[in-house]
Amino acid sequence: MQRVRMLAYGLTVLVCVWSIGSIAARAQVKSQDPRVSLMDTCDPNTFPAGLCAVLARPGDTTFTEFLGLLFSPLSPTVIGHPAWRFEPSYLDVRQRQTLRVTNNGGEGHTFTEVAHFGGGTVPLLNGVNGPAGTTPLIPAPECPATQAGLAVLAPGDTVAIKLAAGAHNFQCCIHPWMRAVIDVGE
Ligand SMILES: [Cu+2]
Repeated sequence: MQRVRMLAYGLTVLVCVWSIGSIAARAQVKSQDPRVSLMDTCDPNTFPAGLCAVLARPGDTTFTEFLGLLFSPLSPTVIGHPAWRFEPSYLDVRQRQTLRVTNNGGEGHTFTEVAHFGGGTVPLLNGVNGPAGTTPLIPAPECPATQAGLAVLAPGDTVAIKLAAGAHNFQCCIHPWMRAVIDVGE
């Protein structure tokens, strides 16, 4: 009887150790998945109401600073604030891997695959009505014609993406200077 109890106890311990081990193994696989972060540093106090969520650590780029970097006198088209970015902007992954894309910014963004990088859905952010002489970006056809059609990733959202082999271009259809190339090898 004593032996049976010892055996049961031993088995319980073994099962516990095994399940902890398998949880750790699964967590490890997840942490090895390639990730892209959609980032911005919008200041919720100065951005138009509803555009910039208040994060645990809110950004400090004011709306005036954001607009100030939309154009440069040295460029005929939109430049865009560099804090609005995909991080990293180039990633080499294997085909069997799952890409995890998370919006870590305060604003909504899209992670839209395009054949060619171009403008997005918001005319102002494409350079329409920019300084005299501005040539607006031509919208990428993959970006919807209206903002209602945008596949927005809200702050904190994550999507998992599987990609075929080859180079894939992604851009934000709101802030078209947010770009990344995901290079998928066999
Ligand atoms: Cu964006």
